[in-house]
Amino acid sequence: MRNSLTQIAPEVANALEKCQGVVALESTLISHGLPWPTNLETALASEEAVRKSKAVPATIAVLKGRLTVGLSHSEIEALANNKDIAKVSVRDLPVLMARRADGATTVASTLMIAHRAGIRVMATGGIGGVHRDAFSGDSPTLDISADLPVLARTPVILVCSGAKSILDLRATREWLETHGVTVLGFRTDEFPGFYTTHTGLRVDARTNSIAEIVEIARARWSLELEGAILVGNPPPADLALPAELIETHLREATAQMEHERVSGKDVTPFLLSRLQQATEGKATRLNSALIIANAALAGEVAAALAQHAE
Ligand code: PSU
Ligand code: MN
Repeated sequence: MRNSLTQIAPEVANALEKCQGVVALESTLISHGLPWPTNLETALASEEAVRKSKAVPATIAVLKGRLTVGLSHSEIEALANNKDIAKVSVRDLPVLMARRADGATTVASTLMIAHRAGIRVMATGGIGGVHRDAFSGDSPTLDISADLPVLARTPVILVCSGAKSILDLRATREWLETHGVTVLGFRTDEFPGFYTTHTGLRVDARTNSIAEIVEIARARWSLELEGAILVGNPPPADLALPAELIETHLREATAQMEHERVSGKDVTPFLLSRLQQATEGKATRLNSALIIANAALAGEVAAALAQHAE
């Protein structure tokens, strides 16, 4: 345990001590990304998938102000049931800590907490990124997810299905390049678009092998570069949705969002839930399946990394 503000579950602490594979999992997708009861089922299935891959899952959240690494099943259930829980990015952590409050962590804050705890692999659904209205329109919002700058400074492997097409994917991809994040495609040449496999955007390198991901990570860490390795895992082919369909629903959702003056941290949950409703659950099923698949792949990466531990 680094300090009393961080609480590491005994199983996770033990695995870290023995240099076994550990995978960090975020909790905002439980509280704000998926509807009940899919959120609980997905969180538990993700943990199970990590275990099947021979690694130890560590779902991360803030509980009573403590950065908690490795939630129990009942803690996950409480999170999944609590509609009012705060969505917590890095900037919010000090406030929650001081107030001994609860919160669900985004990719940004989960990455940061995982890294402090000594965890080197994390899984999520999709990362936050540059929003479509960030630099355009009458009044650019400058809405860029804090996930991006944290990825630029945290040396962790993050397995995800790219970024959602609710974002400006091209700008998000460029941002990662500018800031030196290594973007790999697992069995794909394209940066996945969460709902879709094909975005027309390139990854830095395609890899078909877990062993090579581990080698690339070791090489990167040997340079002592700050910043992450992003492993883009395409969504399951049988559940992927046509880009045009997403685009149509997204246009409606964006108009509604402007009408309701949704902004800031509420933007991503709002758009996600609108798409889930509009696709009658198809987006939810896909979202859940890809999160679980990413957890399984991250587990394999973490287990392989542990085998090569010096
Ligand atoms: N991707 C998902 N579901 C989610 C999110 C991403 O499939 O719920 C969450 C993640 O926690 C991510 C956050 O870090 O949305 C980004 O929010 P924002 O755009 O406000 O930074
Ligand atoms: Mn934002």
